[in-house]
Amino acid sequence: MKAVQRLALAGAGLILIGLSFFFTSQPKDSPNTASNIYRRSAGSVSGAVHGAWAGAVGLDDENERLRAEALNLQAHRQEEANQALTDVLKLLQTRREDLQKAQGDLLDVRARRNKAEEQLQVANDALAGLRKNVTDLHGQKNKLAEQHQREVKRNEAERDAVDAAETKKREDDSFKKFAFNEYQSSLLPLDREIPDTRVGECKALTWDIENMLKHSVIICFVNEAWSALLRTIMSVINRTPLSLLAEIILVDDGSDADWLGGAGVPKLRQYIKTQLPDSIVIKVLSSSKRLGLIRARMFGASKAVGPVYTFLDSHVECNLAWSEPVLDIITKNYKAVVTPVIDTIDAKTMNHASWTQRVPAVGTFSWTLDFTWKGGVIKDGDKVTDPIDSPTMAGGLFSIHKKYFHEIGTYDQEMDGWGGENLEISFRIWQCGGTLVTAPCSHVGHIFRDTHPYKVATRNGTASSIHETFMRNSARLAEVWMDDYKQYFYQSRVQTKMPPLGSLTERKELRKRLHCKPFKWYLDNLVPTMFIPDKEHIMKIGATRNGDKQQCLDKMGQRAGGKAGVYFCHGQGGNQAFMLTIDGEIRTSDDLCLDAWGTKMPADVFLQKCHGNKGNQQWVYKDGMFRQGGDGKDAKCLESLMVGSQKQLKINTCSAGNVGQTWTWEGGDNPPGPKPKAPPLPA
Ligand SMILES: [Mn+2]
Repeated sequence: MKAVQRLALAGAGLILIGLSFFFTSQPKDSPNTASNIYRRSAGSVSGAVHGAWAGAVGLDDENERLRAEALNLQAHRQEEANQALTDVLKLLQTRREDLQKAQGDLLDVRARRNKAEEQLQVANDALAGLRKNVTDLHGQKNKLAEQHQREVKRNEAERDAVDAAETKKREDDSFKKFAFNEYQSSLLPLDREIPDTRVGECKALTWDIENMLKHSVIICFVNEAWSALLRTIMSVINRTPLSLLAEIILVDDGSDADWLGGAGVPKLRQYIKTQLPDSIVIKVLSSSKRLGLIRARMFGASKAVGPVYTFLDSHVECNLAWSEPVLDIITKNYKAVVTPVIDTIDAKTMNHASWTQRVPAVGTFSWTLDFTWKGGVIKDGDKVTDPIDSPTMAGGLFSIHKKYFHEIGTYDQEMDGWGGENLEISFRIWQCGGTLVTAPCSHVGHIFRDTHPYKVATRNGTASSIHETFMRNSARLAEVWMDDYKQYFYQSRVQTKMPPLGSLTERKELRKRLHCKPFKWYLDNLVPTMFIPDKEHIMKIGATRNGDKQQCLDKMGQRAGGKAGVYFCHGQGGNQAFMLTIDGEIRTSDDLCLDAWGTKMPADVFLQKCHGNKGNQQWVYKDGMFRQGGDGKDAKCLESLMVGSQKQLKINTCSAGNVGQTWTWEGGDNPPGPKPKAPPLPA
């Protein structure tokens, strides 16, 4: 019942009460009641006509009847009044109950308000606590900054105290021990500022951090230099938003170096405990036995709680906003595997490359199954900030969704130590329906070293040569993923004695189970311009022996830009393995071509990236001579020429009958060419 209606009823009731009161409370002798009027009139009538009408009319009876009627009426009125009163009382009761309920509600509201006030107080206290923490953190940061300053001063003092000769000695020792200038590195602050190497478009991007997946950063190391390792950790802490960093996992793969405190790296653990902020979870996992990179990473991943794994080398420096672009891609597509742009930290000066290409380089490979770089290509309609397809990855730095990592079969855990695993996972990702991309806005500096300073672990735990491990791992991946194209790997490594490969069954089954595409699909779609050393492209293959019978054409271990030479024929392939292509290129398995352009004869011969445009890389092989520039007088010929006490490779004016200008292919034609030496497979 609505309040208004209740009020109206109550009003009506009150009127009824008033009326009934009026009727019932009149004194008996009042002149206005019906019975008194009757009595009075009856009295006066009776006085006048009593004698005449007495007995005939029966006045007393009438009087009685009227009185009874009046009494009835009165009783009826009384009942009505009582009923009205009852109704009103009932209504009042209801109103009282409503009121009580309202009062109860009010009490509730008050209680809730009190509770809310208490909660507010708690929140305020927490806020005060947080503010204090922030102050503390600022304090800590200031402390760190002071520490940093002291460190800088001490380092400067140390540098000043050391003379040039001593500096050189220390640097040389560093290179011997770590293959980079650890001495210089140790003189630089661990949390140093580094140049922002991103393109402007990247700096302008904003990221939806709240809806991104977190990552666990997994860093495997063996006896890593203190400064390089700590600088890696510091750069992750300082340049990763806390909300994106599930944890840092350090996998100590059997270190025993004294600067880490020996086995179990107690010095490192102590430093982390006392010097690094508690707000970041840093797990240190030590393996007493050498696991090798693959198994060390698996070990780290097994302890990771984040939905994304980010694997990092232990000698890197993450740049500004390095994780956001990577996690953005993986959050949107869990089958995307992402690498950052890897900037160069100079191994001698420790400087970051101050200039990087606007479009980053991406990974590819040569038939020797060496990893190589090539220019990245922005797809039509894409921006410079969009992910770029990368045929392969270098292997040291990448992020992958935990679910996807397991879905595509983690790593080939029968592989040993280090090497080849990066191409294996790259081919597998692409052939089995994933994507491998480089995030152009994510930059991580990496100390590139010329040599690998550590021994590698093999399956039975004994150190083996890096070369042998690399060959074994490469052959495993060739067998599983490259179909018939594996022959070009064996062809390029024809002299390599392959160690036993172990069982391939599991990996081949994995390929079947995942319905992975053939290697030809990979070649056609990811590296369509790659040179394929098949019958259609090659005329000759093998070693090229000079007319002096002793010297062979030799790469001399050079990279692009280096000088090619001649060396005693050793019959081991390697640096002496060349191909003569139908386009007249003299090329190596790692895509270098003999290139010469000198005008003053004799001139040097260089190894350059094959460009496929003929010109200085085109040689006509005729009558046992390699001729450049046609048949005329201007033609130049490859010559093994004595310079001082040494034979050197030159181009010189062609002269028939000069044995130094004649060459024979030891490998013969292709086909038949050298038979690929298949590795021993398990029985
Ligand atoms: Mn590295």
